[in-house]
Amino acid sequence: MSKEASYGRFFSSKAVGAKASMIRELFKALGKEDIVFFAGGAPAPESFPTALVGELAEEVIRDKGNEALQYGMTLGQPELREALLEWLIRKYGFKGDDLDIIITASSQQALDLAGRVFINPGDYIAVESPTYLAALQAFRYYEPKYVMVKMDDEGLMPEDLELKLRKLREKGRSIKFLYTVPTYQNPSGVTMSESRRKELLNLASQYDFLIIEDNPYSELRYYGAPVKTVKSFDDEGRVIYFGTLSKILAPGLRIGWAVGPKEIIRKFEVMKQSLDLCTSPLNQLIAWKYISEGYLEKHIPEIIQLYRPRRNAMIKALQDFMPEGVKWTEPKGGMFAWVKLPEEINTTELLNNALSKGVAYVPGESFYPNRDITNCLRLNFTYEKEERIRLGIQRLSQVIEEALRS
Ligand code: PMP
Ligand code: G9A
Repeated sequence: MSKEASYGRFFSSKAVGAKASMIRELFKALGKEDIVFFAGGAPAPESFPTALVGELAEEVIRDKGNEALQYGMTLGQPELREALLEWLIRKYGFKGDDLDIIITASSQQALDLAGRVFINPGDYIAVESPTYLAALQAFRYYEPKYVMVKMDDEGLMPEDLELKLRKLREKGRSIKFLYTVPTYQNPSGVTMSESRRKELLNLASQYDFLIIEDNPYSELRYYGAPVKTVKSFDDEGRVIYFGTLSKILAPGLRIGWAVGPKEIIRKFEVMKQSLDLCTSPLNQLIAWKYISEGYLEKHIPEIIQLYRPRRNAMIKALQDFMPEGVKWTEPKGGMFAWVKLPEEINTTELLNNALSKGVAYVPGESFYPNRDITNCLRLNFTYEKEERIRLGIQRLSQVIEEALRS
């Protein structure tokens, strides 16, 4: 084929319509000395227990080499599933005899599986406004329609959801599920209050839908009391819970899980078979040792010690440098702060200028399905050290100030 030939005619219409993730594209700026990186949800490399993971990997190969290097079951390695379920029941009070767990190639795969298992083209699903960009990217493939639920500083607003559910009901429609990141949300950093968690479950019961609780961040708690999961209040088996080791051990392992009623997890299992047969048994067994030998519990406070000053440095720098009219959230945990600029500023258009001045962020519009809110941006505060965070916010403030002047 000639060099100029386009391969477009071979692509499926879904591939033609697919959009690249802004986060994945911006990852190309990661590790560049001249750019302060606030863009991805990347853990600090200093947080990785590299030597220990090396030792555990050696032990796994020595003691369980045949298991580690063989195909595994699609549901996951039994040792890891058992250790994780025990941890989740003890720590988060999950209840019910009908619980099962499947290990996934991190929670991104669980998001895709949720799309496969639940969404027919044209089905309604509800999401927070804003919501996690890569969840939208995963669901988009299955062609849902969205119900956008408003948020305030206590998380999603049940009265807004109810209003929209009622309107749908009048049309004879309903939602299949609501997707939420209720604790230290990506992207906003906001946490849903306990009373709203219960209201949400009541609505799920009343309007008959499922809830997907995606919870990568609750262990990264810098201030306040531990937050109870939505799943811990779930008496009817309506919540499917996603977790991951990405933010509390290492994303490179690609280990996550989905917990829910047995019938649903069985569907996840069948739909995962064609995706990858199984998640890497070697990585699962390393993770199993890490958890069952108590390293995870010891490591989490160390990560918090590393991240809390970074979070504080970002908030302080925002207070010191941001021009009048700019607002931001002050998250008690997680990895992100959400910044709202005056309406006239488009943060996608501003990005090139910011990159050229040495600072990267994620423009807010990708966190809304119809990309109609253009004056927000997301900042990650866990990857860079305190001095660089201050420098980066100073640079960003100057870029915004300039835009406001012109
Ligand atoms: N869900 C949310 C809310 C996230 O923030 C992330 C990572 N940024 C993921 C899922 C996916 O992470 P992973 O696939 O590494 O578990
Ligand atoms: O896409 C990734 O690398 C994971 C990070 C997600 C995020 O920045 O929210």
